[in-house]
Amino acid sequence: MTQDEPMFTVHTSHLNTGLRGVPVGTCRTSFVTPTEGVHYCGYPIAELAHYTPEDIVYLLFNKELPSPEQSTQFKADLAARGRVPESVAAVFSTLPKDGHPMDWLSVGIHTLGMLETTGDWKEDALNLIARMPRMMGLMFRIREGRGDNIPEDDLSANMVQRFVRTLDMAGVDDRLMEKILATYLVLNMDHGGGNLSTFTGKAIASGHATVYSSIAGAMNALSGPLHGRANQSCLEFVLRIGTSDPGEVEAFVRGELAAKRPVFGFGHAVLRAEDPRATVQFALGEELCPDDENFKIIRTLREVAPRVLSENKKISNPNANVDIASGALLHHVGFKDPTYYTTFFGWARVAGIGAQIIDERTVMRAGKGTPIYRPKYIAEEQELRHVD
Ligand code: NMX
Ligand code: MLT
Repeated sequence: MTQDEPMFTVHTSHLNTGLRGVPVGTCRTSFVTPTEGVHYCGYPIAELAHYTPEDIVYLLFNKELPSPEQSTQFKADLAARGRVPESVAAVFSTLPKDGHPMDWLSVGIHTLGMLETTGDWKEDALNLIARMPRMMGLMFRIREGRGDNIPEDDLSANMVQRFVRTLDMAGVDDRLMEKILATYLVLNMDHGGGNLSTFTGKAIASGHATVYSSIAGAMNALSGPLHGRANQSCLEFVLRIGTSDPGEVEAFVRGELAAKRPVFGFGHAVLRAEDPRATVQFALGEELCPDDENFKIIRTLREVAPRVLSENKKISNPNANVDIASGALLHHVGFKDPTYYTTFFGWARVAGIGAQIIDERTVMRAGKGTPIYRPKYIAEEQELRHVD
């Protein structure tokens, strides 16, 4: 393709469609195809699902999977950055306990930014990634009123273990929780350049706001129910269904559509097949908790909903998306309150959004960086007039 060859023709029908399909830039960390889903630096996501989160952060930042030595060194580098300042817990203890966990997460990231910004894009992004597990653990505990006797942060542990050990929940299987969380993080770290939260984070960074402000803004974008918060809504939906009987599940889905409510866990802006991230999580559920009541419900939903949704021709993709299975798995390992689920999505995305911000700020346009975002809007119903 030459510099002058048109890539895309904009028609009036493209206006007010949320930039759907309009090319706006390049992305070096991941791409999404309608049938194979997301690929990180060229690798299909299904082939990466069993890597550690640390190795996938390395991939997104360096565009290559690490060698065993690079992996060990990178884990040590993250551990050295992991310490969270005491005052983060103090700020959390002032927040409204019924505030949504995504708002707490955004405040937590902002707080770290106020305390620790260096101004170096890569340093700040890596520091934030390294501090997320402890900050997430503190956030869960303090919001739930368990702010006392928090175990020390063991920086020699991996990121998921640091979170699980900070949580220190009674009556759960830590190893199972770590497995589900590690896979969840890997699957959700990045999803192309144009998803709402990533786009928002890069747009904020294009005005040279800090990495922390940019990613806190991205978290706010992720908190909407049509985007990241769909994983919360999806489990709430499953709990409301309450049965894996196919006839009752079908009646429920039809009722939601008749009431003009979304059928959570289905559909996607780009994908046109079942999301491979859902396929991986279904396989994990079949292996780890096939008889879990919620898992049985989503197994039925996966059969029933695509058939019902495909009766409506305007729905471009009636298949399961990433959010269908994650809630059932998180619930099974002990996270019974779905309002926390999007914070796991946010934790994962900090890596992809951070890596994309670094690329846009320090690599694109031969290192000059992408200029401040400024798309064009066409005036509507605004005849020129003057005050008499
Ligand atoms: N349930 C009900 N209606 C749907 C669904 C669904 N699952 N999927 C699409 N539609 C509707 C959509 O609202 C739109 O209606 P209208 O023309 O009245 O605005 C129409 O079908 C065409 O939408 P699409 O072009 O197929 O999809 P779009 O790109 O606009 O939206 C989602 C994509 C993901 C927002 C949409 O499929 C949806 O609302 N799904 C349910 C919520 C969900 O599971 N979200 C998680 C997505 C993953 N993520 O992290 O972002
Ligand atoms: C996703 O993970 O599916 C996204 O963030 C949503 C998108 O790609 O638009």
